[in-house]
Amino acid sequence: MKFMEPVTCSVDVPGGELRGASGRYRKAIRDLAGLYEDADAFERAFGEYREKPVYEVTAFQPSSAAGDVITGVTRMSPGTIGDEYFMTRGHIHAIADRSEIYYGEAGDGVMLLESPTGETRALPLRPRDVVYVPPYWIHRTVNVGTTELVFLFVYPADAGQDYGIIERSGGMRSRVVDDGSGGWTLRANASYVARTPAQIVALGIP
Ligand code: PAN
Ligand code: ZN
Repeated sequence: MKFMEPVTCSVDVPGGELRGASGRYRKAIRDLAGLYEDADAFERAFGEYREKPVYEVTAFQPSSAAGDVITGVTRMSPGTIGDEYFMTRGHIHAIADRSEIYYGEAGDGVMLLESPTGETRALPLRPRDVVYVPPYWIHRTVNVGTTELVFLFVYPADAGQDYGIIERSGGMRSRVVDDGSGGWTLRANASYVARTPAQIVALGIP
């Protein structure tokens, strides 16, 4: 057997990226249609700066083997659409029992989590916070601060992402919004449709 080569990558916190990453992608306003509640505010933002980067991911993926891990860094700009803070698309892992670790590097973030049966948790993601995303939890990060949010993540290389789970339920059950004084609060998502028992079983939940 030829063993894989050990590798050091390094987190560039001010640059918000993983140096030595094997891949990178960027999501701009134009890629995030349908995520935000305020359609008029989204249209205005889209008209003004459709190419404006909202978040960028750099990751080191040695392989996609079960047992291997993907390590990466996400950098997210501060901002809002209407009163809703900038956020990632969010997903459940395609192999839904795969868990993940997030580690805060810079900025003021919230990790919004939702179980298949609709329980919601919102956990702080600040520098040196380690957030454990358990198996089966849908997760998304939100920049509730006024500076860039930067965090590291590590997850099993065979996990994959299923973004459709959020689309199929009309979004996550809760939205992270400005509380009117620069902080954040959760607001119920009026478009949310609870998952059916069949949809929950299809996730492979024992
Ligand atoms: C992270 C996220 C990354 C971007 O690597 O994929 O922060 O968020 P979206 O994938 O929701 O756009 C992760 O959770 N990987 O599993
Ligand atoms: Zn994930």
